[in-house]
Amino acid sequence: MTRLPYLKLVLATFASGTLLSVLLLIPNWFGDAASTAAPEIDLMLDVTIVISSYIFAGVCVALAYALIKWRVKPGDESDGLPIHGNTKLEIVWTMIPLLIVLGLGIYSWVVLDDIEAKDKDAQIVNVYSQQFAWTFGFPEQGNKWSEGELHVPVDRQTVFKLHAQDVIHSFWVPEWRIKKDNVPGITTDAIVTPDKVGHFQLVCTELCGYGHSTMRANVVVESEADYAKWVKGLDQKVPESLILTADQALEIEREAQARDGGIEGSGVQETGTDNQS
Ligand SMILES: [Cu+2]
Repeated sequence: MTRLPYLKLVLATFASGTLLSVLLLIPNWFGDAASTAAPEIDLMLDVTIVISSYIFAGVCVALAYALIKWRVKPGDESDGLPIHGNTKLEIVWTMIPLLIVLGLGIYSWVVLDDIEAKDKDAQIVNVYSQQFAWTFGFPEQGNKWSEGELHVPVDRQTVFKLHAQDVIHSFWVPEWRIKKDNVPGITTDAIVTPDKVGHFQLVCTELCGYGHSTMRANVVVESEADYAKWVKGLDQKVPESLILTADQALEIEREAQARDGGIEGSGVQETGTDNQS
């Protein structure tokens, strides 16, 4: 059996992996950055790109070598060698991916932990999502609401409490990097510290129906003073139906109570007003 030219194969993998990494790191994949989480997440993406490039290069070099070296000779009709396996090789090609995946998993955990560390002066904003619109409630202002426009102060952590009224939606402002699903029946958190003033777009990134691609909202990041002024100007309360569906269990309980009480109390038949909720 011929010995493989290990050194050449390793060098070829290293050279093509490096070339691929450099090429893939040129595009600005995520665009502008506008939150404290962005540098960490972008670095993690770069690390993943580099690791993937070397793995891809290794696979291509091995494949190309095998194709050239063991290409069937013209007129050769014989069978290949009856190979049953190679325990050492199998251990190696199981352990390497395992270590890479575990390493990236631990790395992601550390990054996420850091990003989601809550600040003491964090403010809360309720985010209500439905086909195909976003509305926002500001608890510090009696949960007054804003439709289709979200304002947040710059350089202050905001915890977005995500609620879904119908199907799963997903909260994503590309410049903030953070993306989190809004799931009916539970409340999820997206924690962001915007660090750049400006106008951005909130995009729904979970296919939620025919109008999904239009499900956007304007995001304005502004100074603390401008934000305070804007929030004070809100005068509409979040409709009860939106708050109720934010906690499905509570809603079901209240509906049941209202229905029972209504029928017993008034002595009239149910008229199907439930359909409105
Ligand atoms: Cu959507």
